[in-house]
Amino acid sequence: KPADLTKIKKFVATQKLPDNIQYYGTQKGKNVFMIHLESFQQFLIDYKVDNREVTPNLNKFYHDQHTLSFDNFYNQVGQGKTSDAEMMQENSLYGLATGSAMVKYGTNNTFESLPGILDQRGYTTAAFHGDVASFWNRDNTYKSFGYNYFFSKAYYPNASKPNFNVGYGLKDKIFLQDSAKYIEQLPQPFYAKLITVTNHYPYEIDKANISFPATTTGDNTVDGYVQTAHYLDQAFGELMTYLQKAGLYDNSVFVLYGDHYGISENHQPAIAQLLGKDKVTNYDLAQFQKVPFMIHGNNLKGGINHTYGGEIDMLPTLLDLLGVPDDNMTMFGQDMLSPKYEGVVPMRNGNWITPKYMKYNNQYFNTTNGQQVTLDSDSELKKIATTTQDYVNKVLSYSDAVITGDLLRFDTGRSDFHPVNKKDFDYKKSTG
Ligand code: GP9
Ligand code: MN
Repeated sequence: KPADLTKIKKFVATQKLPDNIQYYGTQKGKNVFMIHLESFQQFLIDYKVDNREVTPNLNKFYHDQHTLSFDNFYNQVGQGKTSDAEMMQENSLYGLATGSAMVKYGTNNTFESLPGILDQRGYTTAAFHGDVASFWNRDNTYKSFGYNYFFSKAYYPNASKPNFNVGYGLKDKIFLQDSAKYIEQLPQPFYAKLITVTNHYPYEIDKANISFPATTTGDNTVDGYVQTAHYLDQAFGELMTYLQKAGLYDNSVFVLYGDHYGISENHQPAIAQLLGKDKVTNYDLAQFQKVPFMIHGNNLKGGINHTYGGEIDMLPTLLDLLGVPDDNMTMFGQDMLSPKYEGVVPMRNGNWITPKYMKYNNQYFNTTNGQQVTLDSDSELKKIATTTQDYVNKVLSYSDAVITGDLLRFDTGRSDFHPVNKKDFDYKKSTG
């Protein structure tokens, strides 16, 4: 078994990329805010309904000169949905082919996760979420990831008030307000992850909080999506205003990401209407898997970056910005800012997207113009399809091997890796 890790680490070493000296370490020592935008798709950015922006605050943030915004960034989740996104974001390990890795392996496995890494470097680490602690096995998994604190629903007195919850938990505005009060008290530097939830299927919210027109596709599960997204945007805007007043804006780096689609492929007629098309192709559906990835720091050179990447790449990208050496880590993603980064994005089902070609729902397309191509019609595709597929199958199966074999427990003898002691953490809310 330790030999399995050796083999995998050898492969991982071959895909380590040189740092980008323009960015490396520029965010070192800052507080880190990780803001999980539930079910938030990239198409919402700058999207308008009745000539009104759905998400004015996020749009402003997206276009800020100090925000690095990626517009070809894909979600790569499988059945584990939110928990798969978290697995990738914290570890640069994929979710599993079936089920949720956090549920199956979160309790017992050894991980080298962002909270544990930052804890080692003097950070206070805390996760915030307005749902019950046990959802997706977070209460156990976060200990394995090394979170010092996990503020779940029990920590929010407002959660017991009538009309303060919707769907999976505390409404985002209240959740973020109450979380900010806790965050202000954390010793700095801190790493704070905020997992929003109001913008979640079935996209319903009480009348008093609706301040945006629904779309009119006639598909009931789709038309409220922009309304809850608008609510999330307002909640985000309020949080930013609050943090600016609290003096926590300039000494922090903000990372925002969408975890997965909000509108599933079962709603193709409605998707076509939202995109202003007669009919959607598999190419359009692939575009629809894009989610936001934004990084903001007051000294960061921002702009819209067209690099192709996905959630697996978030951690290596962030670690380089924070100036954290990661050469010995077992990560399957790559630093999207590296000058050598190429951008092969594996989907959990074995499909893939590259800047030139993509394989989606088992059809091939030219990524730049959406033309459908086949192995016979396109000799360049034919050349790269096999090697790309081999690479995709390899990273997925190696990542699976790391998780199902709990291989990181063998990664001992490294002076730069100190596995967390899960017993150091207790997230139970004590009274008094
Ligand atoms: C619930 C939440 C939702 O706690 O994070 O998870 P999802 O259904 O999106 O996977
Ligand atoms: Mn989710």
